Amino acid sequence: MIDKILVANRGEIAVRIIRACKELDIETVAIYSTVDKDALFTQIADEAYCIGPPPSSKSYLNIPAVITVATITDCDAIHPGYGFLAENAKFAEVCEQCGLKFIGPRPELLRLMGDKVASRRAMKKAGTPIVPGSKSVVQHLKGAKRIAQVIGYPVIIKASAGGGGKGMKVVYDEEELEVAFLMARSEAELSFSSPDVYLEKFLENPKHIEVQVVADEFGNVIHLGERECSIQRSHQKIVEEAPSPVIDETTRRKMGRTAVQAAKSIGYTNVGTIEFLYSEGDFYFMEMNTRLQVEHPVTESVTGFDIVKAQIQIASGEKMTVKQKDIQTYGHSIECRLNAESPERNFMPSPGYIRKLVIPGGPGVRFDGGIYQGFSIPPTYDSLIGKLIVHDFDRIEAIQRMRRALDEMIVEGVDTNISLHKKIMNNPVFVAGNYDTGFLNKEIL
Ligand code: MV4
Repeated sequence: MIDKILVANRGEIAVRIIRACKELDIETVAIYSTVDKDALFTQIADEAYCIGPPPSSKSYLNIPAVITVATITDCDAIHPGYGFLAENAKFAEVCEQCGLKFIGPRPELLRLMGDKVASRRAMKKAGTPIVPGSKSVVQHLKGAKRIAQVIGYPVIIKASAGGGGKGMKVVYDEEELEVAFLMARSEAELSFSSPDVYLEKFLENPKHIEVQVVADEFGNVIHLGERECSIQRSHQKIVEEAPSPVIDETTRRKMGRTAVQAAKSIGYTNVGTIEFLYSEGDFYFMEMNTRLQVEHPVTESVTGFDIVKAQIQIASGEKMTVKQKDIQTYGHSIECRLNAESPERNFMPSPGYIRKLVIPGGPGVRFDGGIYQGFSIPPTYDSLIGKLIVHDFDRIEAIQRMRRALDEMIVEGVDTNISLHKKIMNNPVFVAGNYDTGFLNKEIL
């Protein structure tokens, strides 16, 4: 039984988790850094404790401080949200050792999925299609050359400890390989403290489509369909939708079944996301995210399934009674991520005092945010201030509903990317639905 949860996060996702806890009659403990003292999440939690100064390394990433608060306040579990400690295997282990349930998969699974070479191998073994490429870490230029020759150029070099796009190098011919290989290794070492890299065939402008999975601790695994996440800027998703406007029912079934089979085969528990690259009708495993994701609300909207409540119930040891056949999707959902940043100034962060805030409402509109009028957005963390999510009968109506909601939204005092979202919602390629990861650069920026 879980009666009290420490929420080891901040901002909109801390608010989202606290809301789920309240609906489950679970007490909540918030932790915050000095600049988050007046943030929404600290106010709606039952208890809130300052754990350190603004730099995350001294507050939200400070494992001893987090564990200490959870222990002293008599919490049963810790919800890590996304980012910060959410995919930190060491942290999950420490939680276990301290008698605190980590709300997420077991540490070994966090470790496996954090190692991209190992996760590719595990997925291949599970029968999941992977992008043609190296089977293990590529240590030497000679090995890289050989693999590139076999799979054919262009190839992409990725850091095994990486993910999310950092330190990748695309190579178009053998002449470029040596410099790219050495740079990829040194960047990997600098960013991730490991020089290990691997190679994949480079797919030109693929789509990013991911499948949400839910797994209890008794071996029951279901999927909640896919999300289309191809609208990204510098590897940050901007707009997500469910279902994907491009894949047909056959591909959707196949992707869902593949994701469930993969999760079963590795003994996955709690909620997770399998990310696929989709190109020319085929999909390939890219990485698995072992956490709740920012864009989970579009899936909740079309399925009516509360992903955060499920995380907590699964962590409490409850059996999942919902079966795959009980999952249906209804209508269409779109999410726009609202960032405090200036699209006119190369997306420079725009922290500061929110003088005026009007949050849209009405039929089919959901706002997941961490802000209120009179709050000051600190400059310390990422610029996500909230998410506007709409749901309607079909995609065209959902787009029109999002346009309406964006028109209603007022944020004064800081710059936001609302103008960018309005451009996207009115772009003919977006409206047609057949866009890929090159969309934002090609069509909008
Ligand atoms: C790729 C790729 C093309 N081919 N891998 C970017 C994030 C990281 N997780 C993997 N990424 C990519 N991997 C192969 N073999 C293109 C990307 C990529 C991308 C992927 C998803 C969404 C946006 C992207 C933007 C640029 C590159």
